[in-house]
Amino acid sequence: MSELILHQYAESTFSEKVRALLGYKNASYQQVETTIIMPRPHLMPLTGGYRRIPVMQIGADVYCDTAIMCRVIDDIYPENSVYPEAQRAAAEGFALWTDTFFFQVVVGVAFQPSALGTEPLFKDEEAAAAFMADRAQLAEGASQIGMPFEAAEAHFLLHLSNLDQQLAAVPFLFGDSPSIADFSTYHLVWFVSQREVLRHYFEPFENLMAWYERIRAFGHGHVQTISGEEALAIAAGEQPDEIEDAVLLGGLEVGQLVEVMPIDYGFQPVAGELLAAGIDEITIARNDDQAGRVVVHFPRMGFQVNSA
Ligand SMILES: N[C@@H](CCC(=O)N[C@@H](CS)C(=O)NCC(=O)O)C(=O)O
Repeated sequence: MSELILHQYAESTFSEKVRALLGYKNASYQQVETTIIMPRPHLMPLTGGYRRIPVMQIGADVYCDTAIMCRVIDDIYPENSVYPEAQRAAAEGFALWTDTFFFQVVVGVAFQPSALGTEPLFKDEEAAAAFMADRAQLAEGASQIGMPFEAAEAHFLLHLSNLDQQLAAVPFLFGDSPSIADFSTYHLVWFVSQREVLRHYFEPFENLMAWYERIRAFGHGHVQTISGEEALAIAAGEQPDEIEDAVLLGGLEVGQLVEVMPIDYGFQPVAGELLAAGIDEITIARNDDQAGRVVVHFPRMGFQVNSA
């Protein structure tokens, strides 16, 4: 099997979720350092327009959204699965709530005015303006990505307090070993604690901090950095995996031209030929001048499929 390639940037919180899981699995992989804002000329030929970060690539197969990336990583490294059988719905539901609702809370807290002034990016007026314009494009048409600060702070402290109480009783959120809920929670704690001026939020929560250090200690696995050009050449040189016994739900047909995009933000549709639309995954094929034939995978949860 081809090596796993993670397209990410150091400051990206959802990338940290995947990096930490790869660390827990003691995985070897390659990474491409993308830019913090668009354009991403070596990534768009792979995704066909999906612009959120991270993106995972295995040969000519491309995975959008960390929900599907984590499932694929867990399948490749099934030992110590992070999807505990007896708690699967609860752990996945917790992870989804954390990556959506609690993410909005965290954005509201992390980008509060007092923290922005201390960010190197926001000290450079031109870079700050470019960042804001880029994120406005990401948010176009979306109801909200970040919660207003006052509401966000109250929600943030409440959840930290609940987590801290729970983690007084168990080493990880769903018991003795980490589940997907831990990785979703971890990356958002990481995101806020990257900002020194915001670290005071965590001081009262010793159990939470001890848990955070347990996950941080997993590291990021064994990483080799490659360029965007190299990743593109890898896709062009390989064939995507065949899909056997395609499942199609919701009146869709194999071969139909469709557009797939998130339901929350980042409404940049990816057009392609539908290969499968099962209970937990949507898969389309695209042909690209630079990448060749690529198959793009999305999770069902959080995405919409429309006829092109
Ligand atoms: N639900 C998505 C969320 C991804 C996301 O929002 N990523 C942020 C970076 S951490 C992003 O794409 N921001 C805009 C950008 O980097 O261009 C996932 O789990 O992958």
